[in-house]
Amino acid sequence: MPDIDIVALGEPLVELNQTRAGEPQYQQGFGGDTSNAVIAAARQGARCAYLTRVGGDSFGAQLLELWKTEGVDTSGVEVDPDAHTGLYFVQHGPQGHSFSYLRRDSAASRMTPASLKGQLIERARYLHVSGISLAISTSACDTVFAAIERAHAAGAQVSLDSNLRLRLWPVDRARAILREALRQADLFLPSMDDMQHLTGNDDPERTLDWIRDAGATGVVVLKLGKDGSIIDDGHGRKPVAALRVDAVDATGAGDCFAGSLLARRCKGDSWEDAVRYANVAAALSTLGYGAVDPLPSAEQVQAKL
Ligand code: KDG
Repeated sequence: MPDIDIVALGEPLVELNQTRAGEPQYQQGFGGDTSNAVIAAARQGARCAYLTRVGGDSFGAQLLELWKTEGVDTSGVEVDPDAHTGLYFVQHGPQGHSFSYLRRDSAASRMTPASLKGQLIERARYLHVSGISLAISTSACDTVFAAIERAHAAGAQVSLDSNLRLRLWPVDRARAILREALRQADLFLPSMDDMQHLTGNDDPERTLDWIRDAGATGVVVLKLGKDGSIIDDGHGRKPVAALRVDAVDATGAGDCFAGSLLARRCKGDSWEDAVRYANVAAALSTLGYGAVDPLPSAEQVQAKL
């Protein structure tokens, strides 16, 4: 029996988030899509672990402290004394938020399949990975595919968030690798924005057709931002409405969606209930600045539901 609900694999980052558009004031927090997702899941009561590498610097130590505080198992985190922890800035403008990164050659980008020590993957119900985990380096990409193979061999389900970052890899490589990864995933969580870059079309139905033609056999939940999500379980498609809020910062909202959805599936929710819950959690996560601080607790989500 699995004794971990979700193990995520990817790159954590230290975040410097602009507190007022146009002004040089930044609040320090934490980010990294898969780390955000696993913290969101832990806040919903899931048993979580994280697989990554951090630098032997104070940012790495702060991240380890963060996961400990959030109840995320860090036994699979390696500390690399010769590399730095990645960092990113979030700036806000009329088009929403934009990111600037200092992450090349970071500790996480140096991960290899040999970094997957211990049995965390074998002990989990879900392995959660993302387009960013696949994009940060070729050795990280190999590590994700090795982790997927181990998860499937142990009977765990694989969840994949598209999280396309075109500053990390060219679109043709992103399309080819994500195609292969979505074929292997049991749950694929693309955003409409990401899919528009990959497929060139902006129609949700045609996008879901493209994903099925690409070989997806599992459940697909297409995220439409403020328009909610569509669940495609391979037999039919069902839209689920979003909660309308006055968002101040959408950084990490998709990660909150992924973590909350997985946490609720592990608690036995149907797909529709889990997606409705995740839509509310994601909306609540946009009410404050930063990827991690505003991630809601289970009580906050339940109150809103
Ligand atoms: O989804 C939010 C993430 O994008 C943010 O925390 C930074 O992980 C990050 C990235 O690589 O963009």
